Amino acid sequence: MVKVPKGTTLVVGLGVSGRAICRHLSRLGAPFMVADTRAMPPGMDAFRAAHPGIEIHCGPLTGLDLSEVEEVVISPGVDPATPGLAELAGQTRGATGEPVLLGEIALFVRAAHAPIAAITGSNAKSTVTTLVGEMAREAGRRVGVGGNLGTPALDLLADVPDAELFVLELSSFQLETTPRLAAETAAFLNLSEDHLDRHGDMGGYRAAKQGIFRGARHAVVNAEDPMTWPDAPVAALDRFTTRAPEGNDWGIGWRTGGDWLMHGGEPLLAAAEVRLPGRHNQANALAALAMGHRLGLPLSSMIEVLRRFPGLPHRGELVADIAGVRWINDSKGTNVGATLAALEGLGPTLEGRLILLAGGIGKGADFHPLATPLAHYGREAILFGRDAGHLEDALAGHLPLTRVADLAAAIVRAVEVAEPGDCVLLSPACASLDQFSDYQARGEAFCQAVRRLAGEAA
Ligand code: UMA
Ligand code: ADP
Repeated sequence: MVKVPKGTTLVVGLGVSGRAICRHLSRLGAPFMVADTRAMPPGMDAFRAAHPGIEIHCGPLTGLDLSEVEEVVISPGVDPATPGLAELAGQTRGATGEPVLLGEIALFVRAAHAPIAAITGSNAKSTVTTLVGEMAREAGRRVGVGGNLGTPALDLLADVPDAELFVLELSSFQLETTPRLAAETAAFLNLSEDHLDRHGDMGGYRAAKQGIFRGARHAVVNAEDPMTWPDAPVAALDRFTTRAPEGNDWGIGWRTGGDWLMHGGEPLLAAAEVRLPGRHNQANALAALAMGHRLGLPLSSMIEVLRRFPGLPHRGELVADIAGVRWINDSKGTNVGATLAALEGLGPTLEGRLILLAGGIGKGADFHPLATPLAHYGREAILFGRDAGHLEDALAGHLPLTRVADLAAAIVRAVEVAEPGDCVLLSPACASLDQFSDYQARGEAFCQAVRRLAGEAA
């Protein structure tokens, strides 16, 4: 048994978040040690060089004596129910009564001296976070943008020391270990099945995401998705919808010449001027506008960003058009809700049909909602990865299915079946970690293969 000395903080997880927590504690001069449940976590040498003398414990956390630990700060990927940590549930420390077990964002809230705009949801978090960050920049604000997306939140404190605003994308894992976020504005965009392997069921997943509203001064919610509405009252609330706005909602209304993004009765921008494609992205634009409005950003800056922002890589990204077949990389479609949005957004725009490449780790999700849009718009679904069998069970009888070993084989099959006017869509509805290091690596592999095909065709 290794005893964590009295007054020492334990950091759990030697990944992106864990290393940011260590840098933060070093800057504060707080004594800490590190644990990782893997026997040999990668990057140990670099870590030791950056933090000489810091003790690292590898292996089961039950090998640690935490009876005198100051606090335990866990990485988002670490389940608070992990043996060795579960015993800390409900334990508090000091006069503040803060839990002993916390996450990175709890430390961020303690140290941040600028308002926080926080975004959660099953999908569109990164897109809305980037939009709000760009809108603030366009308005001349000094802003730190990160969290689950890109730069870990704690690194923003050092990277943008004079920040006037922080815009954070927060996952259910991060919110679960944040006792009080106290955001100036907090958005809960949508809820569909994801991470059920960690949260147990939709109730547990939603409860974790509700943490976005703890101490919030303003909430932004999806009028069409009551699951996003706060359980406890929030002082001020704005709603967005892709329908005509009711009252002071942010919505889409018909005006001469087409659809407009609206705030109540006020038209803001023609929907066709939003550069991001599809109705789902118009919803994202409205959520960003509602947050920016609360933050006092000028409408002109926000509109400028919506007109020019082309979208993030791996989210509905057109890679190539080869002999009339469009190849689209939506590798960030890691859950059923995202893939559904892609199928319903793209399907009606095609002359031909969709060929869906999907599979990987299904995280316990129900794939049946994909069957109807695929029956409508699909030519074939090509399935690979660990949970291909679950997809096959849900989609059988709705369109032709082919099982292959991996993404490379799926691309070969897609070339065989695609006809001019079709779209080959990588939107896996699954995490990538059975066959790739992350969704970016999966998206890159797809892009490279498609660019090779385009080169051969040229
Ligand atoms: N580890 C353990 N025991 C465990 C699990 C993990 O020791 O049971 C260790 C691993 O061995 C590894 C480290 O913890 O050393 C990894 O920690 P992590 O899984 O928390 O990953 P990080 O590298 O710290 O990245 C995390 C987020 N990852 C997860 O939530 C799984 C990143 O989100 C985030 O960008 C980063 O912190 C900075 O905030 C990624 C993600 O997939 C993009 N998020 C999920 C999503 O978007 O759906 C929630
Ligand atoms: P997140 O950070 O929540 O994963 P992203 O902005 O990275 O969100 O997008 C993730 C996936 O969700 C992409 O596949 C994207 O095409 C899809 N998506 C974007 N907007 C929406 C929306 N409003 N509803 C459902 N899915 C969406």
